[in-house]
Amino acid sequence: MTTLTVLSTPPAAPARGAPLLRPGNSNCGGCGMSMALQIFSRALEQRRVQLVVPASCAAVAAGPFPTTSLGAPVVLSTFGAGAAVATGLARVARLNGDGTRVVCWAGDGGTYDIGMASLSAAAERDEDVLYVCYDNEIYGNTGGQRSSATPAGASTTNTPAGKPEQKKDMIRKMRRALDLTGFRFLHVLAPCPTGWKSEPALGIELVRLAVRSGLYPVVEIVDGRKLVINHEPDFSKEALELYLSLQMRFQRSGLSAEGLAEAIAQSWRDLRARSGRIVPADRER
Ligand SMILES: Cc1ncc(C[n+]2csc(CCOP(=O)(O)OP(=O)(O)O)c2C)c(N)n1
Ligand code: SF4
Ligand SMILES: [Mg+2]
Repeated sequence: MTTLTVLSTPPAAPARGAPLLRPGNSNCGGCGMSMALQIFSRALEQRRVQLVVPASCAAVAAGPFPTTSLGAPVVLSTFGAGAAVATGLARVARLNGDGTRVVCWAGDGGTYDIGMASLSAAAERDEDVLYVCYDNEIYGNTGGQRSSATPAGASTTNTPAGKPEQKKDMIRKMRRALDLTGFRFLHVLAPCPTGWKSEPALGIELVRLAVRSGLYPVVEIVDGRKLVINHEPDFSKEALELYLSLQMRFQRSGLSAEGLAEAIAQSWRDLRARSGRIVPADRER
């Protein structure tokens, strides 16, 4: 059993200076999660931050005590308890009144699957936590098994012929999210060259293709009610074909752009209905 020692008066997180992800970390080259940490570092500027990282590649990146690759105080939590641990730290930060922002930095497995209960409970209590899910669509740290965030048709180590089920449906603005209070959830598509069997240098391009094709909607939900579509994709079939062909994980199942088109169109019909926007049907394919 893992025990967590909670200090009654934990030291305030120091003012920031170091990058959030230091050189020499253990992440693979081209890791999307590394890029997300670098971008997050810029959004943070000098804000004090404490990280909670459940079991994942990010937890391994933190490194063995007393060294760490993460440039902020970190609590590594059990796989399922990220949001609950972040809740405790956020409440102590509020009692101390030192302005420290608490960020739970979790993988899709630690979010969509095992961490869902503590995530849901923290959101329901409106805890003052920024929860970031870097979604590489697999259990990267343990060899690349499917998670419920893995898209249908992707080969993983335990769905070699391609996952039969669709990606679970969950829904930018990092600086804005940091300065809001209450529970905030940020979903980041994080290419994993090792698991996606893609070129390490193509991570950003893959994300652009996923957004352009409509596969990855960029939306914002405010106060759980108002849905804003931040970016209107061109639903490019070429972008979708390129997105699929640049990753070996979709080769074996034979997933095609044509085969995905109706699922994408349906998810956009649903989004538009929730956003209250009427968009001509010829925008959808
Ligand atoms: C209860 C429990 N089950 C299984 C594990 C083994 N485990 C460690 S990390 C991990 C996968 C995490 O996947 P994800 O959250 O997507 O992060 P990624 O590894 O992809 O960065 C698993 C299964 C664990 N640490 N605890
Ligand atoms: S396995 Fe994937 S997510 Fe994990 S460090 Fe490597 S590239 Fe990043
Ligand atoms: Mg993952």
